Amino acid sequence: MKISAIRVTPIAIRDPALLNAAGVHEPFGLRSIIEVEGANGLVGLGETYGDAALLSLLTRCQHGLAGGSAFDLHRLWQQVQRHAAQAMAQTTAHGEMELAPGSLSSHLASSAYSAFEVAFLDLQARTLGIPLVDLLGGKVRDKVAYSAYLFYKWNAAVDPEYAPDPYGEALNPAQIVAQAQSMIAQYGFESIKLKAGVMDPMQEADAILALKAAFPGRPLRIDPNGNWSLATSLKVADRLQGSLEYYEDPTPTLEGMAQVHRASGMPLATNMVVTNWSELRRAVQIDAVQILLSDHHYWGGLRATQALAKTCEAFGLGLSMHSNSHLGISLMAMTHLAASVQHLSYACDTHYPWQSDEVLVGGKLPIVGGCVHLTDKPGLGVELDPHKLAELHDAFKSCRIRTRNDVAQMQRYRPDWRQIKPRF
Ligand code: GKR
Ligand code: MG
Repeated sequence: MKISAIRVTPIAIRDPALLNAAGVHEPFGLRSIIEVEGANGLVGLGETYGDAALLSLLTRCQHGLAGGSAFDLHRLWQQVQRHAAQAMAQTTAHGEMELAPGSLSSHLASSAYSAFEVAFLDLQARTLGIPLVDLLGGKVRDKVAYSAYLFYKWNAAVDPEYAPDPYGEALNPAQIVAQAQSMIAQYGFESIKLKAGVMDPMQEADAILALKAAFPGRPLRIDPNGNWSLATSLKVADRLQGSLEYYEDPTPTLEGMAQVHRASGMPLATNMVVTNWSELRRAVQIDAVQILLSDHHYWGGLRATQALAKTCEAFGLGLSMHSNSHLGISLMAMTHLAASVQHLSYACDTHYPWQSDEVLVGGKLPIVGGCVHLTDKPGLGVELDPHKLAELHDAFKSCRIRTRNDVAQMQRYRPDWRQIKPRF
C-alpha cells in the first residue's frame, strides 16, 4: 500500500494541576497526531509526545516517508535513523523531563519510529479490513484493564490558565480517597495507583493505608518517581508491607532499587531505571526490578513491546504498562497491544481520565468496569475528527509551551523550587 501523504500535527490538550516529583503539570500537555494516508484513501493514525525535539524529528521524517509502502517498516526505521542524529544534535540532555521518558533525547529515534509504526500498522489493518490486534498475532483478551491513577493536585483556581476539572484539590489522604471514589464511580477501575513523591512520604504511605481501608482487597501501588532516599524508601516499605501489589520507582538508580528489593523483599516496578534494552540487561543481572512498566511510545513500537514482553517472561519479570498524559489514539494503541500480550500481568496505567480534550469522532472513549473494550472495527477502531484536530492545533499555536517542564511551572508559584532527586 503506497503512502500518498503523511501529516504530523502538534496539539495542546488541557491538563489539570497534577503534582509530581518534578513540580506540577503545566495547563497544557503536548501531543503529536500522525496521519499516514494510503493511495487507497484510508488513513492510519498514531499519537505521541509533542515536545519540540521529537516534533522536529517527526516533521523531518514526514516527507521522506511519502511514496514508500505502509508495509515497509524497515524503510521506516532507515528514514528515522537518517534524521535522528541531526535532531539529537539539536537537543541537550541537560534539564530534560525524566518523567516523560519518551521525549528524552536518548529515546528520540525509537519514539519517532513508534509513532509512525502505530500509524503504519493502523493503515495496514484498515487496508486488510481487520482490527490492528490481528496484525499482532490476534487477541488473547477482549478487554484491557486499566488502573485508577490518583494524583495529589491543586484546585484549578490556583491559576486561570488551568481549566476547571471535576476532581478539585487533593492534598491529604482523605482527599485522595475522595478522588479515588469519584474516579472509580465513573470508570469502575479495579486497581489503584497513587502518584507520590510530593508530600511528606509518611503522609503518602498513610494515603495508601486509607485507600486500603476504603477499598478492601483492591490492588494498590505507589509511585514517587525515584524521589525517596534509600532510608525513606525502606521506612515507607516497612509501613506498607502487605499493602502493595507493587512498589514503583521508590528510589533512583538500578543499584538503589536492587537494595530496596533486597532489604524489603517487596516486588519493585519501574518505568524510570529501565527504559531501554541495556538497562534491562543490567537490571536482570542485579535483580533490580521484578516488574517492568512497558510503553510502546518509546520502547520502539507495538512489535518491539511484544518482544519486550517475551523477554520479561523469559527472565521471570512481570509486565505492566506506563503512561503519560495522552488521548484516545494512544489509548487504543495501548489497548490493542495489551490485548495481544499473554504475559501482561497487571492493570495498565492511564492518564486518560485526567484529559478533557479528545481528537476523535464521538469524543472521549468509554472505560467501563475499569476496562477498554476492543471492537471488530478495522485498525485501531477510531476516527479522527478534523475539526477537533484543528481546534487543538490552534491551542498548540497559541499556548506558550513547547517542551514539557514541570519544574518551571512549579517555579511560577514557588520561585525557590529546585529539581532535587531524591527530595525526601
Ligand atoms: O504525569 O506526572 C506525571 C507522571 O509522573 C508521569 O510523568 C510519569 O512518567 O506516569 C509516569 C510514571 O508512572 O512515572
Ligand atoms: Mg512510574
